Amino acid sequence: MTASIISGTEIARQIREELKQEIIELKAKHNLVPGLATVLVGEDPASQSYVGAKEKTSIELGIYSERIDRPEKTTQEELMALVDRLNKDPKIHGILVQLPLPKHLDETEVLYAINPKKDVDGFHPVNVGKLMIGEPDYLPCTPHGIQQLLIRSGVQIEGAEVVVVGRSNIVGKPIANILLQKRPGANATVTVCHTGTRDISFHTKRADILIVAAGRPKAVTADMVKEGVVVIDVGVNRVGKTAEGKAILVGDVDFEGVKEKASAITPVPGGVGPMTITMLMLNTVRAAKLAAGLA
Ligand code: L34
Repeated sequence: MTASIISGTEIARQIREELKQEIIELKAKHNLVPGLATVLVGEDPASQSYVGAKEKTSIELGIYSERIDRPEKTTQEELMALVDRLNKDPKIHGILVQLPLPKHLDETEVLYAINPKKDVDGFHPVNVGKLMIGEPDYLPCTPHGIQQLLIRSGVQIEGAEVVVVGRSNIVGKPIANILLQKRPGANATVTVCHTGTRDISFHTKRADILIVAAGRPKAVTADMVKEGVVVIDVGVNRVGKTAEGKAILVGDVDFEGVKEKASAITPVPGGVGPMTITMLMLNTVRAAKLAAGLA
């Protein structure tokens, strides 16, 4: 079998089209303009690229966007004061602090300080807890994007054997949580593998849907999957540069090998990445509606 390609670029485009219409209506009917603040501390090139895409997309959709860049040497106090100001700003419905922060900063303290109602990343413990009990206000962007990729490509999730490789707070744990909820587009049997798993292949070979967020190229190879599996590759690894100086990106899955056995697979780039950005826009619209009592 040669896999069909699940295009995140295309599905993200569809969702952005839907959001654009919704934003026009919110403005026309309620004079409501969703507002997003994106905060980047330091100069990590990958983070700059992602935050740049977030800002650009919000402007394209008609979201009010405030981009805040702070130098590497920013102190914890300065960052906390910034979050406090954004918490109080009525034009701002969503606050995104791009991770990872420089090492001298306390990430947890910053994430805890964001008003949960403006936490469009879904990283605040209140929102993590709400997801866990099946009452989410915001689903975290990458896992929500993964769920939408599966739903919109017609993949049967209910009853499926889903195997997740990776247990991070931003991908592995929340995607496992989302897909095990008792609701449409979920209700799967979920297994989570990680660095402490004795035999990863034993689990990955059983997967109908395999979600890989291991953070390492070729973490999953063809011998580790069964014929017909649907593969979602969350990895974005920079493995070098082209002659023109552009970063070469690969996922966590050995795409060339695995695509010969899978029924469907996401590419890198153009898979989960564009969905992460789009779901942030969706959460920002939702935050504006929640603040206005419209959701
Ligand atoms: N607070 N920090 C916070 N929220 C997030 O949701 C993120 N994440 C992760 C890192 N830190 C975060 C992102 O935004 C990962 N991530 C992210 C976002 C976008 C893309 C990849 C990761 C993306 O657009 N990837 C493109 C390639 C972009 C490129 O050329 O560099 C793709 O097609 O995969």
